[in-house]
Amino acid sequence: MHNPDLVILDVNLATMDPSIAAPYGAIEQAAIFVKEGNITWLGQMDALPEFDALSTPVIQGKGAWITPGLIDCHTHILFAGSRAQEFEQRLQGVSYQEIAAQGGGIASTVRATRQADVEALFVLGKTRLNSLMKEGVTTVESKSGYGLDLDNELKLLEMNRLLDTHHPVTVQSTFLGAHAVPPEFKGRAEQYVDLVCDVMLPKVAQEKLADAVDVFCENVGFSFEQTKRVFDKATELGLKVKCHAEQLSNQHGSELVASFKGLSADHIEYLDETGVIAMASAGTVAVLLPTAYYFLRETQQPPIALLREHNVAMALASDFNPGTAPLCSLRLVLNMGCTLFRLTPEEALAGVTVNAAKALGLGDRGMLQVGLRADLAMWNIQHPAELSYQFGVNDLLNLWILGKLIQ
Ligand code: DI6
Ligand code: FE
Repeated sequence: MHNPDLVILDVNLATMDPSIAAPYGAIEQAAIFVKEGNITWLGQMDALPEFDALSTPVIQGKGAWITPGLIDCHTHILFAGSRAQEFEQRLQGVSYQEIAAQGGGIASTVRATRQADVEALFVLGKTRLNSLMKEGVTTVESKSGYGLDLDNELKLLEMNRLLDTHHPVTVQSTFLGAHAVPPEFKGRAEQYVDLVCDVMLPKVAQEKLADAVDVFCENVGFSFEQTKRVFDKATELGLKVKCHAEQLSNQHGSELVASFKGLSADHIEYLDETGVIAMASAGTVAVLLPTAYYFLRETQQPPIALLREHNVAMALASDFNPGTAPLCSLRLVLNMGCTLFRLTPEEALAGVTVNAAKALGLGDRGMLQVGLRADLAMWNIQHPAELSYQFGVNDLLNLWILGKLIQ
């Protein structure tokens, strides 16, 4: 006999499990059992196994839908300050590049973030995690990258670990020391890459502060060669890699990260078919970031048709950051993935569940499947497409993380 510690009856499950042939891997008129934080049974109500109904907490789902807890696999939630005035300038016609040349842009966020103390950063991080969690998010990737010196990068990565411990949401920590060349290294990008490779990465690896290493490979960021140096060192230290690639131009960062069997290539508006094929053969996930595309008023679309044709897994994420995506909502991202990139609502939901888990290298979540974590979001919707269709209505009924009721 099953001995669950939570039973949810009379629900529809969007399992997102590709081995279930129905759209969304759906099992309707279903139930789900949880024990010690994991899913121990799921299936149709008419196949419900016996359990001790007197001693087990039972939730009546009344026909609600359950999805896996949502996963935001690309964010920059740890920053201080605001770039609202830069937004005003940009609306008056000043370009992102001009603002950066005047000492604004990423450099202004780096100044504010270096000045912020640990308590202030904790509150900022917690507030942003709360905003995401209210929409059903249970796992968030969080990058460093606004410290850009050893102490401040370590401060951000330690904050990721602190938030992971003290917040119900899982926080995956990514080291993005190669986000921009800091002001004190202006004109000396190679020397800054030396610092990243020779000092920062060994320390980050030694203290186990990061789950992965990311680089902004771009004409306004780091070159292909510089990116490769960081990836070589990260790999040598046993860290997985991912890449901000092909956001503003084609630097072949996606091929590069695929050659390292990297987790993901992110943004990829300017990706070509050679890059798509490289990603397909390496199993590197395509992470699409429609809010940055929207906020920069980009017109170059990521190559969705080619990604589909070559069966590259597509994830969707918020990229929440103060410069190009000040939009802290994964539900908005679901909608924009469909309206701006023409994903189907099913592809969009896979992008924030099963494929987002893949982009983070997490095999224990992202689907409803026996043995996986009981990270469950229960929604007051008639059909899973509503999660991408509708925005701004609070339709989350309940959220469980590792089987524990959070809201
Ligand atoms: N790509 C982006 O869009 C952000 N970082 C990156 O690598 C921009 C970050 C910022 O402007 O603060
Ligand atoms: Fe980003």
